[in-house]
Amino acid sequence: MNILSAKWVITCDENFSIIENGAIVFSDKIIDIDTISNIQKKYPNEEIQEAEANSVLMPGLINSHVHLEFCANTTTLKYGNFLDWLNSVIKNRDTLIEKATQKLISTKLDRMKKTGTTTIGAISSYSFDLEPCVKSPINTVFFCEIIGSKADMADTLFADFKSRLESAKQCSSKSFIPAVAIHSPYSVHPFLVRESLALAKKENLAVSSHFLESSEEFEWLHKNEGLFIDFFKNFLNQSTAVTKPMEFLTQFSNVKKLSFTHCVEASNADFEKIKSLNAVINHCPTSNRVLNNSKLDLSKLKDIKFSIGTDGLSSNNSLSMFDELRTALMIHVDENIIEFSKTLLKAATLNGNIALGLNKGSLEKQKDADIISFKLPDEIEDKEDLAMQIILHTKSVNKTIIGGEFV
Ligand code: MCF
Ligand code: FE
Repeated sequence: MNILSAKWVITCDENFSIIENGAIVFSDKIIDIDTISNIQKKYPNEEIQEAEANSVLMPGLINSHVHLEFCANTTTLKYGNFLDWLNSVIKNRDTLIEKATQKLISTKLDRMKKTGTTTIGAISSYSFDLEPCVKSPINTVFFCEIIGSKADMADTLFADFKSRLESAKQCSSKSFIPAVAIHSPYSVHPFLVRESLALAKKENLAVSSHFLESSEEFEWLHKNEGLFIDFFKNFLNQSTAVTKPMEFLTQFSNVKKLSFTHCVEASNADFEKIKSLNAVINHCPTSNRVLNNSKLDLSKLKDIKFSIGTDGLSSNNSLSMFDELRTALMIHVDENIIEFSKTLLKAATLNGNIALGLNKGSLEKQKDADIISFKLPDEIEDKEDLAMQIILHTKSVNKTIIGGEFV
């Protein structure tokens, strides 16, 4: 059993409760959480340190959507327009993947840990990131990706997907959880969507898909028009989209742990469907900005929960969740900065947990003991400002605890 104390304990529970001079008792799970003085009374035989000035304890951050296999990209890929990006991915993919060695991926994971991330949703296209994820103390929900829009390739692609998923299952542990990623409505044949979802449902695996990331995707899916025409004609000899957005979403009924990434071009009807599916939206603000000059309209989400993802270095300059939170804070100018900061910290913890279907994301009794500790640079005048000041000032953490272990 361990006890940690801090000046500020940010629980990231539903009400965003904050305990001043708080302490957390934990083993692999959180046993108790209260003020230091109450914990002293309840555990009289344990010595509890006094809280350091400006110290903070909060749940570890959950990056609900990241592509580690693309982590070798810095300046290579083209930004500003989705189709230009897509063509540059096709052109440079082999070189980038080759450069993303296991060593490089492990370095990136270490850096993510140092910047406060304790859990990731890793979208894996080839399983080249499997070993680094298994070796890392960071909890990984490992989404094996299925992709391919051509019917005549479906059997081969499905067999390859199943074999990657099987290998991931061999590595299952409490910190490595296999899951299913369906790349997107434009790139996956309905047969593959149906079969991979049947498998996910049978085994109660988490499922995630990119959804309506660009206006070009919208035009193609709804009207078989726009810049996707040439792309599909040239690469796949295909002239119509394989599915409509609503037909695609309907296939996800009864998936228990479900998230859709981006959704910047989703319609009101799509959002209603996403809500009825009980899905979480993975919001990747930097990726949307650099690939599309776009931004998720949070006012359309109403009761839909959103989590935060960095996406890969294929569409970001950083895998740090604090960097991503700062970007989110800066681009959503319509939101009140004080209240929105609280929403964002919950998105990066509590909601990330829902997207991935785990038992983490808040400092509450019985939850997994995934905790980060760091210090703010100075005193806080008003406790209401804590979330905002944390987002503005935190670059890295001092201590990381995952499943009760100091890692
Ligand atoms: O999320 C970004 C942008 N949208 C779609 N896909 C990817 C992203 N970063 C990497 N990808 C991968 C995707 O998983 O790109 C590959 C897929 O395997 C090629 S298709 C664009
Ligand atoms: Fe992505």
